[in-house]
Amino acid sequence: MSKFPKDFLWGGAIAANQCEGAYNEDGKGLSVEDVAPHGWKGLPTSEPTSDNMKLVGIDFYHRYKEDIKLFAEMGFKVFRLSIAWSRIFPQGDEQEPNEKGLEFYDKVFDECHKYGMEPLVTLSHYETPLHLSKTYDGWRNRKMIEFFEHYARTVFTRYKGKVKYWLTFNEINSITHAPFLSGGIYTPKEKLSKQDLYQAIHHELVASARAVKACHELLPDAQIGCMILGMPVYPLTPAPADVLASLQTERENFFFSDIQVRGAYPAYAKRFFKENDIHLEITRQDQQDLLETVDFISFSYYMSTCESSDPSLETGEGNILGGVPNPYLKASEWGWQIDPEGLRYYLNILYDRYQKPVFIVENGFGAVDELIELKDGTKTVNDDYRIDYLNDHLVQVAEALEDGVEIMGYTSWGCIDLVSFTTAELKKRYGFVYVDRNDDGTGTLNRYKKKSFNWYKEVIATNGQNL
Ligand code: BGP
Repeated sequence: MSKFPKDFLWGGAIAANQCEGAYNEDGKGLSVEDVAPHGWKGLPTSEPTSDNMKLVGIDFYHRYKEDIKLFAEMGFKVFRLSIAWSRIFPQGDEQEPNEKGLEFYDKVFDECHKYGMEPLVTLSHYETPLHLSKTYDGWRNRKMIEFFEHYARTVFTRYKGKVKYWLTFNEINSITHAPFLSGGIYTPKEKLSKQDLYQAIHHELVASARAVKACHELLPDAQIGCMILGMPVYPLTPAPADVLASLQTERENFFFSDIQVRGAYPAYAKRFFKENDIHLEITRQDQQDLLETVDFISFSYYMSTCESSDPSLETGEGNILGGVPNPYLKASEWGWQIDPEGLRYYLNILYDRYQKPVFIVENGFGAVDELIELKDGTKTVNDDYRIDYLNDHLVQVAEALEDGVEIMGYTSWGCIDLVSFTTAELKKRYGFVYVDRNDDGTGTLNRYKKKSFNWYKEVIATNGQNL
């Protein structure tokens, strides 16, 4: 008997900016990604530059039919993707949407439904229109709430009946680490005060709640969730000071979902704001808006981290959110520590904390893949390392189900190779499908099935019984 429920939503995930390309086609405006060629810590360039791999991506904009067909062949029940806000509102602050942009996603969703696949749509996956970033300094400006709500209402109305599952902001907690790419904040991170950062976060949280409200009003049959960069934080030692340090870091991450799920600022925020001299402007209406909470919690999971009370141990290397390396874990080539049991632990923590359904919307193994040619002329990648990683994580998902956690589904990240977020390169690959494109811009863009393609197909077909 499979431990996975019959209606478990198996699938894969991508994001517009990392796949679509066609960065200036059919009326699309520029987004922050189009001027950030050197990874998530890079400074924006004044114009899009030809070494920005995202301008072409994997050309999903023109090849979505072929790609969705491959996902259908693996048996996907759900396909997570994002809408590029600047395709719909090229500047972000106009009233009238760009019809061509809306049409594109109509076609994509229709294609999914052709195969019985439900789209799971992120409204904003690091794709703030550049104009909003430059003119309003992104989420620092309260006006962003209206612009986002208008965008959300526009797409909810347009795709009524086509999209049942929505997410507001991808990894909303990453704004503290990447204020430009995640929050459209043009002011350089070094010059951004905590006061301004947390006011921006407040605006984004209110905007998220307004989108949730709009979704509930306009699409009563749909469900909308929050999305956080998930990461269990372990104390490096049992020393009480380390335990408290890990609690502190854990709260920095849960701060966002605590508000999105519970509808109000958590008690611990008070001390944090006081000690950091943060005084937020929160209106009565904001408080009212925040009460509209999400239907489920989604998150990405790649790694865990450790925390210590000794700041000199904090290398910040590898793990996205910093922290101290865990001596018991191995790491990927990029220093991301591999921790399948951490996923079971985290699923339990989330469910204990919120008692709402959870959805793993990103998990995967970034690696350098080698495309080889078989005797019969077909090309493939023997990515056993990826199969092992995913298998080990899914075994822990099954354990968490046994623990009683209500898990809606699992969408593996980068189900087709795409441009990496943190490195802005294509050589860090995640897909079940290899895309022939290299970081020097060469390659045919042809798609090839990796060994993991058939493995995942089997996982879905057996509802996880072969794990
Ligand atoms: C998450 C992002 C994704 C994705 C993934 C893997 O943080 O939501 O956009 O890219 O991480 O990261 P990377 O591409 O840097 O390996």
